[in-house]
Amino acid sequence: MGVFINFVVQLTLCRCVMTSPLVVNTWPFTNATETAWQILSASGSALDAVEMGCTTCEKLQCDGTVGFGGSPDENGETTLDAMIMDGDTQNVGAVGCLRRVKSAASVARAVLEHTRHTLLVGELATQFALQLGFKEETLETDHSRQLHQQWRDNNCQPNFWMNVKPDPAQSCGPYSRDWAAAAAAQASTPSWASAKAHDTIGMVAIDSQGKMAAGTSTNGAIHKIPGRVGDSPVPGAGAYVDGAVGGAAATGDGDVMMRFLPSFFAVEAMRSGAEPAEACRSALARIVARHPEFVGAMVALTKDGRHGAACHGIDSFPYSVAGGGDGVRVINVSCE
Ligand code: SD4
Repeated sequence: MGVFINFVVQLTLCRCVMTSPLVVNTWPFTNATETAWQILSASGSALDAVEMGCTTCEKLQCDGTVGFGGSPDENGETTLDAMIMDGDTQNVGAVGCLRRVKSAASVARAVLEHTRHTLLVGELATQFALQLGFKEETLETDHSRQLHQQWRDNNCQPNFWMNVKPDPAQSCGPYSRDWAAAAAAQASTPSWASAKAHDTIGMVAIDSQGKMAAGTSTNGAIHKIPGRVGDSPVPGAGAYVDGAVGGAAATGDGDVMMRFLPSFFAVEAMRSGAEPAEACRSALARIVARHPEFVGAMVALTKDGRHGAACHGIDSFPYSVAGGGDGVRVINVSCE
């Protein structure tokens, strides 16, 4: 009997160790995973882990597509989108098109902690951040200035305009509306897929108390039209988490993704019993049915620590995991 009880206790303990804490994030941004893991393994909260994991990527300018100095818009300015979602309360804090403040994930956390709002945008999000003591500094670097100059020198190609004159496939703006082009259903100019414009960090974590959080941070799409906000700060699009089920995060063509709320979709699929990879595949399939050329990927994590990913329009998608005593690992998923 004693042996049996001991066995049950062991099994219970083993289940705890296997399921919590754990963190997954998009792409092989292992420094971010490591930061989050350090927090989680010291009994820190999932919210702190996600905030600081994303902050690490902002500081390291992961792949040039997170943080300052990347993806200049048509005016050469880098602006940031970020979100943080609490899986326990399902409260969200987010910023879109944040200007001149580097730590977008922490400003998103401040929206979560210090306001009853969900999403603040643009110059006024900057004023909010400054009021709370965040530092104002340029997000431009030599690299972002060079990217912008090259784009200008290349007649502003690629860009995100359509049905305007002069022909956006050949000329820079300013543009005006061209109804004739719209009537002729002219192909729009190449945008996301042809531009080097991907690699947002999206992260989902479970802490030692079994609480979950999710978050994102990105500088969006390169050469975007000023004012553009992508999917990353939109709950259900860039990320979503329900601590009773699990969480998901997305990366890719945000202009398309945010119309389909793929992270919400994946969490709901897991609620209905789908495994994480299958949930991601179903969410992406819904997008691909309308947009066969879609490029993007997703990662998902259940509340008991099962994780998986799916992708479309690229060959494979690496995501990072830490938990269960294995250190940080990168798992590569083939896209279907
Ligand atoms: C956006 N979804 O702003 C982001 C970009 C991205 O991988 O994820 N790239 O559209």
